[in-house]
Amino acid sequence: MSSQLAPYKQDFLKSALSGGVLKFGSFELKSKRISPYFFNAGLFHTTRLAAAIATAFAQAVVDARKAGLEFDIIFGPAYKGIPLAAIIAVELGRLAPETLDTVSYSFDRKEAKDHGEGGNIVGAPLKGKRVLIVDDVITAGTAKREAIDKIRKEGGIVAGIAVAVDRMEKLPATDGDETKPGPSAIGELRKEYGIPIFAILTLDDIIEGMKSFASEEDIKRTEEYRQKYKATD
Ligand code: OMP
Repeated sequence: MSSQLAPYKQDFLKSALSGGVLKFGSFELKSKRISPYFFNAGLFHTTRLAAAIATAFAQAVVDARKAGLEFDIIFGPAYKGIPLAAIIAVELGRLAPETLDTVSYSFDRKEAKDHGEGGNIVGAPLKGKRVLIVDDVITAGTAKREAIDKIRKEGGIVAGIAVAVDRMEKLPATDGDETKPGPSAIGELRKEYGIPIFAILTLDDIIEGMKSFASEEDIKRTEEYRQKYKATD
């Protein structure tokens, strides 16, 4: 596996492969692009794999904190972000008890509950708090925008976004012409909201890592995909 990647990123890539979370083949994305690879974070469901993703996220968050990120709450958008928020919070308390054992987590419901405690946020109330969004993958950033809107409506302050995989893709062309260069979802979100956005692995990292485990055919198809859809920033 690539020696360029930080050891925790290499471990994460190995776990994603061994758990069948990162797969190669032909997959239709939410954007309708046909991708030669897919990252399915729902498959991190064994104790060992859950620990692997929690550890990698927590390490990436601790690194981002060293670079100035400050937050009070980890927020996982429904559905795949929910277990992530919980396990990352536990791991942060373990990894950095002196600074991060007072961090809370919360998540949203897809539909508001109209009885009992009501509302559509479960866990820590967001009002006046700095909130770090954690999620599986970023492609076009649509789900991240929805999460930002929800947090702001609750009076929270979005502090940053952490994802497992940044696919580094340009935004889908509004006129359908996918041959034109374009900016990334992450770049646009950074510009618009002025927040840090970071990933455990980018597509560049995956391609670099693939050289030591994937078939030539999969590497070629993934490189071609990157060439076609990689953002300009
Ligand atoms: P946005 O970039 O915010 O629209 O989110 C992309 C979403 O696409 C992710 O939250 C996933 O639900 C899904 N997805 C994956 O899970 N893995 C992939 O490799 C690619 C996608 C995708 O459809 O783009």
